[in-house]
Amino acid sequence: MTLFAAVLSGCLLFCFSTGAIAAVQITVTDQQGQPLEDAAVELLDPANKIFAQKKAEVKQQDLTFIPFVSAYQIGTAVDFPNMDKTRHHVYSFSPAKVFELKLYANKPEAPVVFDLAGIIALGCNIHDYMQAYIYIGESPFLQVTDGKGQVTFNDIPDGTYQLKLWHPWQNADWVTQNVQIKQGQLMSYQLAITAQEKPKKPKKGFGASYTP
Ligand SMILES: [Cu+2]
Repeated sequence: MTLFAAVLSGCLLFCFSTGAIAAVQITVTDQQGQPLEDAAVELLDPANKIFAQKKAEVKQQDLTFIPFVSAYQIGTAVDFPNMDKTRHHVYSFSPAKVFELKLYANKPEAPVVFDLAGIIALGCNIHDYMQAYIYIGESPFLQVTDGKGQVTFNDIPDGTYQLKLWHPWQNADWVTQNVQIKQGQLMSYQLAITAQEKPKKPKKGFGASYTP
């Protein structure tokens, strides 16, 4: 992977009152200002780490992990359903969670519980080009940017939060910055990281019917 220095330029773009709803919208762009999909965004209040149980899965479909980047709180049990006809062998060697789900079709016997914060790089022993990432954070306020490079946190209590931002192609640990969340306001931040586009789909020629 070509490495770029990760640069965070956090700036408050606009801030306006919308009444009773507390919401924070964060937009992540790349160095060129283009919306950056697949960035994990966490808002952490160290004094308030309530666990919010979420249904979580990373499926394998058309020889691709979906989603490419997901973000869950510590303690989340993640399912790895296989929607393909071929079998997969999902693994991680990442320190935050080492595991493997030996060759399986349909659904593995049990979900994987992630109990440490960190980045988990997923791979498949059969299909080298399959890759995906799971960001495990401490906060329940944890999302991944959509195609517009955006996440929206609704109903977030007011206070000071540590904003953590991570993207697979940044050359650094995740970036952090303190942000002030105020009740009754819609606040938008735009953050820029230097990133490099990498393919996240199977290489051309590898279709769903591809058999190793
Ligand atoms: Cu596979």
